[in-house]
Amino acid sequence: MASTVQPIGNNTNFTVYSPTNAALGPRPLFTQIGNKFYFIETEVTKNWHDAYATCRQMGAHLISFDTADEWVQVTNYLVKNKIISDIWTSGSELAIQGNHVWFPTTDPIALNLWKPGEPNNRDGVEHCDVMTHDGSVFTGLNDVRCDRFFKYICQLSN
Ligand SMILES: [Ca+2]
Repeated sequence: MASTVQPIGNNTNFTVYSPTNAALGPRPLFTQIGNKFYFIETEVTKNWHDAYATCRQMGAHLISFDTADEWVQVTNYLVKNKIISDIWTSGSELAIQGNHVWFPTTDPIALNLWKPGEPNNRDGVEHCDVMTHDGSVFTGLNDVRCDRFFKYICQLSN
């Protein structure tokens, strides 16, 4: 899907307009970090499914990490902007338990981004993946209950 984006500079906020449905008006602000564009929800918390649906309504998806560089760039941006919180990613094992994948690609979470000891599927009910932190830096991915409420990041499809 082609989308018209008009960056006005690195790491600055800008507005993405829908090229296919002008009636929708300006989309939420997406921020360029590296070579991707993200909507970072810093106030409203949602459960994983609701966060996923919200990203879809923006024409985006919950964030996935394809490279270690992306993890570094995004987490550096978050720390620099004092956004240090558990944050939903698109990762889950909802399709096949024990097999954490990114949505919607179903690519396995192959990078070693897990916080040490995770994913642990504690009590057998942790199936959705957040970026987690120690209060000052992000420490990796953690599987948690999908019905918990967290902030989230949407990523525009390439
Ligand atoms: Ca866990």
